[in-house]
Amino acid sequence: MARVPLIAGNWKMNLDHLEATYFVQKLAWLLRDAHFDYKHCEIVLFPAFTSLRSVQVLVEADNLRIRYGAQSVSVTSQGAFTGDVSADMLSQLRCSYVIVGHSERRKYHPEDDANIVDQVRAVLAAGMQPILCVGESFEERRQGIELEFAVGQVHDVTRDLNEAEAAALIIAYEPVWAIGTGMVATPQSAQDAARAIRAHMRQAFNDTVANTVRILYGGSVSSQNAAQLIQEADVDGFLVGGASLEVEEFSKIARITQ
Ligand code: G2H
Repeated sequence: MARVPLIAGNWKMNLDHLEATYFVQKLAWLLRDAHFDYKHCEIVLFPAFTSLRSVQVLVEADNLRIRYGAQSVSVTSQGAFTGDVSADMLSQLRCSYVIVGHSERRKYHPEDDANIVDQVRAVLAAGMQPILCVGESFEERRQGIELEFAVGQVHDVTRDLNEAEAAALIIAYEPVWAIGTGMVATPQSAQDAARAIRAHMRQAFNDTVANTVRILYGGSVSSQNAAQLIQEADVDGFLVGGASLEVEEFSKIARITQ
């Protein structure tokens, strides 16, 4: 069965709860006016924690088909962890997805592979799906080891998962040098990485897992480059940062899947 493309907006630390609800309403109008077919493309927004409840209320009140999730999660379920938010708290807000291992979290917070594995497990245990981010820095690309590096990150996080857990993953290939720089990967290079990651999932698990897992590309995606990138066989959608903050631009990116 063909994989349903997924277009995700990672708002990072942008848009307060009023801006978030305005955005969601306007996106729903734009997509409705464009006769957007949600059966053939999933739309997911990742607001800041402070906006999740407002987004939930709006989505449920208006019966919208837009999904949402969190940008990070605690590895513990409760207790004296100031500033943390648990997977169960997110699941109670009916989050569908949680971004795990984004390079900005790996860089600015003490999130290593062990912590990322625990986040993946916490998200799965709470009935949500992790979007696992991997991708090389400019230095690894300069050395020509970008595929080994990204696949190695996937291996390190997934090696102890069972098949059902692995099949629930979404993987976002986000080369660090492309994040917020305007330097998007070429379609061929995004495809090479996505294909290598899928081949790894096939070898480490099986055909079903490899064919089920959606692999997104992230890093300076915009309405100018999305149409070409989505043509690639193993690119199943996008994790969009900067271009997801402007609702018309984000809706244009979503509509290239139709
Ligand atoms: C990569 C991406 C979103 P941007 O972080 O995850 O951000 O599209 O701004 O490069």
